Amino acid sequence: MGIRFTLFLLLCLLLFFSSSTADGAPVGICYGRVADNLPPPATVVSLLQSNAIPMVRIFKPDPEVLRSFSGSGIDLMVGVPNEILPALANASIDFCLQWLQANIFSHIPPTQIKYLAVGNEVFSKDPYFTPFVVPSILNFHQALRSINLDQLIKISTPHAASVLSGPYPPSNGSFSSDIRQEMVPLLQFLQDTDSPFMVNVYPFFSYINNKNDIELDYVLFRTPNVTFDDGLIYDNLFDATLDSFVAAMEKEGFGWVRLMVSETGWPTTGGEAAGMENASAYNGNVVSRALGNIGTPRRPGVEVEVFLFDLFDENGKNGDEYEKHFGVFRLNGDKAYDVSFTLP
Ligand SMILES: *[C@@H]1O[C@H](CO)[C@@H](O)[C@H](O)[C@H]1NC(C)=O
Ligand SMILES: *[C@@H]1O[C@H](CO)[C@@H](O)[C@H](O)[C@H]1NC(C)=O
Ligand SMILES: *[C@@H]1O[C@H](CO)[C@@H](O)[C@H](O)[C@H]1NC(C)=O
Ligand SMILES: CC(=O)N[C@H]1CO[C@H](CO)[C@@H](O)[C@@H]1O
Repeated sequence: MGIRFTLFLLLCLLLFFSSSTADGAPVGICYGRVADNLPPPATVVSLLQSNAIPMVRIFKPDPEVLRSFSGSGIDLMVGVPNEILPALANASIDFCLQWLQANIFSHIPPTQIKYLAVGNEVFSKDPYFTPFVVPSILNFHQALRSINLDQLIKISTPHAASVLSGPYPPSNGSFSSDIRQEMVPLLQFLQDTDSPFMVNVYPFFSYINNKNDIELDYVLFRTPNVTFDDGLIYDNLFDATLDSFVAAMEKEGFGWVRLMVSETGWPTTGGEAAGMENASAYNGNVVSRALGNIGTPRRPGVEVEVFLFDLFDENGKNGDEYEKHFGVFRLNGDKAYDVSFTLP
């Protein structure tokens, strides 16, 4: 076979594989580490690679974890802890650049960092830090721009659903008045820099807190024919929740900022509605909808990247028992229940 023909075949194969895999939104997983029994980070990297999981979210820049991911081919969302935002908000661009270099880029190439998550659920759950979020984000953006990495690494901050005052019905979605003053400049930044609005969504909690009003089937994507009509038709709570955020952004004049699910999941034990079957149904549907670019009724066919929560159970988590049991994988690397990170 001539070399030209071989090259031609290779090119066809490449085109075939890139067009058959690049369509859907990538699905990643959160690597929470509030536990004293987790496998070493190098083992975790192999586990993610063997399951073809392309992205991982870590909640703080741990040097050993970053070094283990270096060269793995896995992209990262790296969290900047809430507690250090005051120091960063008031610092110089140079200081923020040094912080990035010392805490992240000295352990892993910047090309593997896809997102910086500056704080987590600050606006509604940790309000002391609210005034420091946008100034920290702007500082990091200037710092990344000074070394030409601002296009590569997108900056945002994940929100809890409690930033919405009226999440229901979805068309009534609006941001709480007490955080609007901070939310509007954040949305402006996200729009200007083509960065995602990050949301942590847990239909599980909505369900267990409103069992009389919400059907389990509606939460587990099992009601194609039982729908909720809000002008648009909803057949699951996940879409309804995402569209409440979209409606809230539209009300502020930022209707096309893209949405990302920075956390979602379902526990396997520890209380009502927790269980393998329910977790498998919920996460399985969330993943297949992301990979299939289904979008939501307000944004049909629009890509929504998703990070499932959580890689492993975290035995050091506080609160209700089920908080410890969101793990998709067991400590030995087996899946706790059936869920795939690639389309069949
Ligand atoms: C819409 O949201 C507001 C709060 O933002 C709430 O007072 C109102 O009851 C909601 N409307 C409906 C129809 O639920
Ligand atoms: C649900 O709707 C589809 C088409 O809209 C129909 O084919 C199917 O029989 C319905 N299923 C039930 C259980 O009503
Ligand atoms: C799913 O949730 C329902 C409602 O709480 C519960 O009755 C059922 O046992 C759960 N099943 C599993 C196996 O996940
Ligand atoms: C000492 C100082 O500069 N404090 C500022 C830190 O940042 C917050 C939020 O931007 C300001 O409100 C403080 O004045």
